Amino acid sequence: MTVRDLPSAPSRLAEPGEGISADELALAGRNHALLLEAMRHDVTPPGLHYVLVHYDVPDVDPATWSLSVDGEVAEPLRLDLDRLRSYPPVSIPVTMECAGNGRALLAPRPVSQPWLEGAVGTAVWTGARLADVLADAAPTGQAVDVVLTGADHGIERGVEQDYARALPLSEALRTDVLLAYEMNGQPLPPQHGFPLRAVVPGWYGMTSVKWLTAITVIDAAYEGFQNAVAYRLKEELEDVGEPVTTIAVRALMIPPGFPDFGSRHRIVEAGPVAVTGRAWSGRGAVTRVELSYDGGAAWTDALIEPAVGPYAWARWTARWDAEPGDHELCVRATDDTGDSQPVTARWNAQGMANNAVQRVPVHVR
Ligand SMILES: Nc1nc2c(c(=O)[nH]1)N[C@H]1C(S)=C(S)[C@@H](COP(=O)(O)O)O[C@H]1N2
Ligand SMILES: [Mo]
Repeated sequence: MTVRDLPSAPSRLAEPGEGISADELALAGRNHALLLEAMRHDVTPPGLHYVLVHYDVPDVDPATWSLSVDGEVAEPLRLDLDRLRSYPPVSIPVTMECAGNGRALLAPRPVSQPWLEGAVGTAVWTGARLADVLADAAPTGQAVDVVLTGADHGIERGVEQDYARALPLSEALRTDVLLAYEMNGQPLPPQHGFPLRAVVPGWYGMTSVKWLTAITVIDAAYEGFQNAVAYRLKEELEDVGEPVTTIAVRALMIPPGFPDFGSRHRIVEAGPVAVTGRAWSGRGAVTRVELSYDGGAAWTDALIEPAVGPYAWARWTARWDAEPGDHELCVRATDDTGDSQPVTARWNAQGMANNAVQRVPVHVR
């Protein structure tokens, strides 16, 4: 990791009362969230899946593009797309979520991509198993981590880099980790990693490296920026912290009724209201979804439908007898590890993995 003498925004917390800056707005305009009403679809239609791009979408020519597999392997490989398509194709529905989802709701707010709650989507990814490709490359006995490098280049907190993330070898060998060349049955769109990306089901999105160019097997724990600095749970920015890995349990509702344009507060007609949404966890099955119609004082169970896949969200539904007045709707989920969502956010300095319960103000008339 080299720190260069180039202009680069530091990591910082917003001052008390400091609004979203133009820099954050620029990030928010590039990196868009799922529209929550799109959760009505089991599989997110093209263009509605959230997008997170640290630098620029790189210009990759599929005719000359290839993937190298090297490092601590007996048989280094160079694979073009035809060769990758010759591996047995696997299709898996995966709910992917950005580790920074919920960041902008924290106080103080870590200044970065200012996600509210919609940094999530579900796609059916098709590709070769990373395990099949690694089997051909034959990792040596020294292999520890598998570094996935993308074609995109930038500078982040003074460190110039190609976007790269590593997975422990044991995770990389999971049979559901893909080198995906299709999203929802079509070639990957540019913003989602064309021509090839990794998909690591169950992990926050940062590990699913897009625009893949290199897979490098190394003999030690990877010390690159995105593993060692960026995706860590830290109390203080200077801390080493703990690595961010799998997706914590979360439920989101489709806000009921219709919105006010400016505030997006909801207007709902009195009477029975079908409230619905999705719940997921990267750590196990969702076992419980609860709704509150009074800001979290009382909770009632929602009905959970079968999940779209072992690593994809489940639809849930509830019936609310809406009485005139102002209400705050909340939803929270629990997974089969016993983990459930906190009512107040667990703060950390980089705004990672904030799965605090969603709150939706509703006016019933
Ligand atoms: N090469 C590369 N891969 C990347 C990123 C990136 O900026 N560059 N962003 C990561 C992050 S932080 C997330 S959350 C997911 C987002 O994937 P999506 O844009 O397809 O939803 O891609 C990951 N893979
Ligand atoms: Mo992310």
